Amino acid sequence: MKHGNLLLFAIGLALAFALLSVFSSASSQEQGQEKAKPKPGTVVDKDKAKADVKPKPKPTPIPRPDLGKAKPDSTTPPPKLSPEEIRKAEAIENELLKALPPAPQDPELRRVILDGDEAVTLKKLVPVPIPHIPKPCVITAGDVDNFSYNPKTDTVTPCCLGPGAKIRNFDEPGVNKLFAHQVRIPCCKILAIRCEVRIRNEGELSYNDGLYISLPGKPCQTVWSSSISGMNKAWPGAYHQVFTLTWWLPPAAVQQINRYIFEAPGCECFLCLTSQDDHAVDYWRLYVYCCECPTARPPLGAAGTPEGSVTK
Ligand SMILES: [Ca+2]
Ligand SMILES: [Ca+2]
Ligand SMILES: [Ca+2]
Repeated sequence: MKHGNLLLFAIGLALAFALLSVFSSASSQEQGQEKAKPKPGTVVDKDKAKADVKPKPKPTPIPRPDLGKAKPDSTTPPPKLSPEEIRKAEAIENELLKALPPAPQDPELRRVILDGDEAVTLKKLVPVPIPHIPKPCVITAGDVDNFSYNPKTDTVTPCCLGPGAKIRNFDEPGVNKLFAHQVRIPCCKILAIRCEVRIRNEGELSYNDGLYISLPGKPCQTVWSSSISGMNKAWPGAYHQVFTLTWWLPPAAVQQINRYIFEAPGCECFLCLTSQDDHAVDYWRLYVYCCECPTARPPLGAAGTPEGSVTK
C-alpha cells in the first residue's frame, strides 16, 4: 500500500511539473517579472529590483536659450555652455560693464566686512566710543516678496548707468542685465551702514557677478564694491539658488558718504545700489546708523525714519 501511494504521488507530481513547465514557457515577460516579485515579508534585493525595472525613456534635450533671453524655471537645469558660448557671454558682459561707473581701486573701499554681532562690529567700525547703539534708520528698496515679479510695480529708479545699458527691475529673471536703483538716505552724520540684499542665481556667468554702492553725481563715484563670491564662498551655488548677503560698509566708504551728505544741496541725499549681471534682485535694505550728536542740519531726511522705509 505504501509503495502504491508513493508511486501515485510521484506520477501526480511529475504531471503537475510538466503542466507548470508548459505554462511557464508560454508566459510573457511581464508574468516573469511578476513571478520574480518577492513574497510578503521577504527581504528585497534592491539592486536586482532596480535592474528589473524598465529603463525610463531618455528625456528630450532642453533647447539652449538665447544669450540674454534666458527664462529658466526652477525645474530647468542650468544650461551648460560650450567654450565658444562662454567667450560670447564674456564679450556681452564686457560691453555691459562699460555702462557701470568704475569700481574703486582703493583696497579700503573694497573691503568686505561680513555681518556679525551688532555691538561688537559697531565698536570696531566707529572711531569714537558711542554711549549706546542708536536705532538704525531702515531703508527698504523693492518688495520683500521672494522674487515675485510684476513688471508694472517692480520698476527701479535707475542711476549711475551709461546710455544703452540693459536694465533689470526688482525680481526680474534672466541674465546679462544691470540692476541699478536710487534710494534716499537720511541727511545725518552716519556712523555705520549695514547692507542687505537678496539675490537669485540666474545661470550663465553668474560666478563673476558683483555689487556696487555709488554716490549719484556727474560722474557717479563708487564708494564700495565687491565680487559676490568675495562675500559668500558658496556663490553662485546651484542654479536658481537664493542668497541673502549682509555686510557692513567699511569706514572709508562711510567717510565718503558723510562728505557727500555734508555737501548735498538741500540735504537731498541718495545712494545708487548697483549689481551685475546674472542674478535677480528681490530687494535691498540699508540699516543706516545716524550719529545722534547735534548738527546744523536736520537729523533725518524726509523719507527715512527709524520705523519707516522708503523705496526711492
Ligand atoms: Ca515683486
Ligand atoms: Ca556675470
Ligand atoms: Ca521683490
